[in-house]
Amino acid sequence: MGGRFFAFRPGIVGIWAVLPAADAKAAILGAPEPGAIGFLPANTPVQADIEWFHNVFLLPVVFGISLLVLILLAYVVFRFNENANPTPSRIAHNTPLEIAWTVIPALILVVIAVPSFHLLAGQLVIPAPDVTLKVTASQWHWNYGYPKSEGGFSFDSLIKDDKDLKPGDIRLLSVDNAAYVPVGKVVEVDVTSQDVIHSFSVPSFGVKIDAIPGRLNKAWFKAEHEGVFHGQCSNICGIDHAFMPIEIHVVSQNAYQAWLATAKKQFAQADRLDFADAGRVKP
Ligand SMILES: [Cu+2]
Repeated sequence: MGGRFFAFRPGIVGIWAVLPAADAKAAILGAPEPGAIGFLPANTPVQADIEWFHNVFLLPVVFGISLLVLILLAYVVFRFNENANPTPSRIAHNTPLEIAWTVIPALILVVIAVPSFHLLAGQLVIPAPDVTLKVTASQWHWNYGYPKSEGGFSFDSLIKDDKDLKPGDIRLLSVDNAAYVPVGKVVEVDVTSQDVIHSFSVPSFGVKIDAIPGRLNKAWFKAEHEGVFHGQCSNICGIDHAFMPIEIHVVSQNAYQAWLATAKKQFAQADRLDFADAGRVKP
């Protein structure tokens, strides 16, 4: 699939070019900024395509239809008001017109469906993974599990209290234990829940998938740049729904191996999820 679903796409990832390479490792890229509008910078081909689909494809359709309706309304208001048109027409039906205003919107929807289905396939047809990350949602935190090939451990990731925030942390988005993944590798994300329905969502990666108890949903991403990327639970899951942020560090292969080595020791005792039990999480 090559990670490119559309033939034409402008340089959405241009923002990466302005970042100094040396700082990229520590840069927080996948997080909202005050006053900003639009998508977070895309860090995967899928998210770049989502942004293209929205900005280049859907927005012109939306503006075009809005403009057409505005012009028609204005025409009716000025051309057919009581002064300009004292004797109104009594025509109630016009078959060709009715066919046209049914068929044309239907055709617009069909045209939109083509890139839309491409995107869905891009998100859900998972390439052969280099790393598998198991994500288990709970009220109200995430648990990240790494398979035996990566050391076989899992750990909880909880929001940082305001009093624990350090310089560089982001209130409501920074966590105590972030998940690490290598840059440029296909990461399969196996998502489930052990209580209610949550949703694992990382905007910069184009990943948003429900975490459902008793079911294993799969998503994937291939991060193109290093950095710190944030997301949030995106399904109302209870009183602390807003306080279960996601923090993923995309690092070089070497840094990832180094992190695996320390994390394996640090979280050895916390290995409460058996990978073989995917989708059948123990209480
Ligand atoms: Cu949740």
